Amino acid sequence: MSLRFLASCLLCFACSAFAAEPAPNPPASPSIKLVLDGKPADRLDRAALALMPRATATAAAHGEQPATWQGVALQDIVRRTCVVSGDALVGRALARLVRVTGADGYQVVFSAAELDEDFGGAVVIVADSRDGKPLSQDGPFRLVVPKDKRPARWVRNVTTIEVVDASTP
Ligand SMILES: Nc1nc2c(c(=O)[nH]1)N[C@H]1C(S)=C(S)[C@@H](COP(=O)(O)O)O[C@H]1N2
Ligand SMILES: [Mo]
Repeated sequence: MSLRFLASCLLCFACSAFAAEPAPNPPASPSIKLVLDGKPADRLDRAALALMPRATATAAAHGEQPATWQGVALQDIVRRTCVVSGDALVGRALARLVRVTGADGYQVVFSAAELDEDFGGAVVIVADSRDGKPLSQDGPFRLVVPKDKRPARWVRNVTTIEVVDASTP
C-alpha cells in the first residue's frame, strides 16, 4: 500500500466525517402557532400570512397618531384553523372562543360569533406591518382591534391563536 494511497484514504475519511456533520438548521422564522381544541394545527409565519387575503385598518392606540395597520383578518385565520363543513356558524360552534396569547403570556379572548360576519362581524387584524413597515418591538405580529374603546385586546408579540370549544355538556 503506497503512502499516497493511505493519505488519500485518510483524506476521504476526514472529508466524509466532515460532511456527515449535521448542517446547522437555519433559524426558524418567527411564526404564530394555531391550536384547535388543544391540538397544534398549523404555524403561520410572515410568508404564510403574505399569501392570505390582506386586511387594512387605520386606528390609533392610546392617544397615538392613527396608523395604517396591515395584516390578515383574525376571522380568516380562524376559518383556516377550523376545518368545518359549510361556512355558517351553527350549533356548538356558537360556543367557540378564540384565544390570542402574546410572548409575555398576556391573553385575550373573542367569541367566534363576535368575529363572524353573520353575527358581530368585528374587524380584528393580525397585523404584520404599520405604516408600510414591518412591526419592530411590538411584533412581528400584533392584534389590532379598531372598534374596541380601549386597546387592551391589541395583543403585542402574538405567539398563539387558539380556537377553543367553550360549550358544556
Ligand atoms: N403582549 C401584551 N400585549 C398587550 C399588553 C400586555 O401586557 N402584553 N397590554 C395591553 C394593554 S392593557 C394595552 S392598553 C395596550 C397598550 O398598547 P400600547 O403600548 O401600544 O399603547 O396593549 C395591550 N397589549
Ligand atoms: Mo391597558
